[in-house]
Amino acid sequence: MKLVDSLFDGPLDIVGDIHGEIDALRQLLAGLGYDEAGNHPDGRRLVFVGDLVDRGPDSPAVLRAVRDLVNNGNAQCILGNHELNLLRDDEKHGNSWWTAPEKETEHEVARIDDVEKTAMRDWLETLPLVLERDDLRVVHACWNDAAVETLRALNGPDYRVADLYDEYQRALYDEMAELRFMNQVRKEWAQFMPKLEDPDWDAKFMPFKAELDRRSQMDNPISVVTSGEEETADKPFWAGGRWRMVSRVKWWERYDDEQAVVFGHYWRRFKDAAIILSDKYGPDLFDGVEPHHWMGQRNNVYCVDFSVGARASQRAAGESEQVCSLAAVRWPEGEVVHDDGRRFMLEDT
Ligand SMILES: [Mn+2]
Repeated sequence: MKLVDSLFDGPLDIVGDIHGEIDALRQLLAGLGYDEAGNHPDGRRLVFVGDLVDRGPDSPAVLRAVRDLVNNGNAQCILGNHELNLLRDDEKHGNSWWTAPEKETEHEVARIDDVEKTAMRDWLETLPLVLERDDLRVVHACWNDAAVETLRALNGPDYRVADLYDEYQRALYDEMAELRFMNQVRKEWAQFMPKLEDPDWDAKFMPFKAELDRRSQMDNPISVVTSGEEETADKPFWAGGRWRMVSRVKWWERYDDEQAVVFGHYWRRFKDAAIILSDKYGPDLFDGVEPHHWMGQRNNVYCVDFSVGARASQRAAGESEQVCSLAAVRWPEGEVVHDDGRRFMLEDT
């Protein structure tokens, strides 16, 4: 399998994180001019940035739709961190439809039976982590030269991406154990662990946990490209229901390569969505950046994830869904099309 693969030639519509919102997907594809089979009158083709699943009402339907589009040659798709969680059977908030189907869920969600799950797992395992061509790069979360170089060197028929991920994890823990580093981490855990999920805790910085978290992320090239660069935080901060010691890096600010990059993952929001999302998902990394502006040193980096994954919670809370959307960016035109029909031309920052 190829972890880093070639991106289609020709004009593309690159679709952001879908998170099980099948209706938004159908609406967006129709708005972009695709028929049911994913054919476009102008010969355009689709690219999905990953995170097809979890949180929304029908992850299996989204997987089937995207798989069919990929199999008939009208789309390419890369893995996001949510697909990796499925492949590793790693139970996380919003993915029990796959990892623990016996459990009650927050909202009504569609399940998948074991036969289809096996087939879907095999299909997901065929997907790359990075797509690239001369003028454009697509990753789920982060373009990092060293990580992509490592993954490119691993291209071959022998890897299951989930196994590769676990090998990186194991290698780090072995090294840390040998250095007696894990003893220090355990001491911190023994002292502070129950507090980590207590928002009222007068949080203490945990240097050993911070270093373990940072290296778990940064030593693993699969983590880097699917969930981004992280660095040791100045002090503990509360996000996503727990205290964190490492923070996300705005890698796009330093990006200075000629090739444009389109990515997803980071739950960007229109202004009026800020309150709804900020408690749940941590600081807005795009604070101060207009939602339809290019970013980076050369104005050629763009995040196309407009937080449609929050719709399920918003629906349940009776809040407006219009502040979150599913979007696609058209290349080379630089136009962003939202599922509700809004269209914006990208401008330079
Ligand atoms: Mn993601």
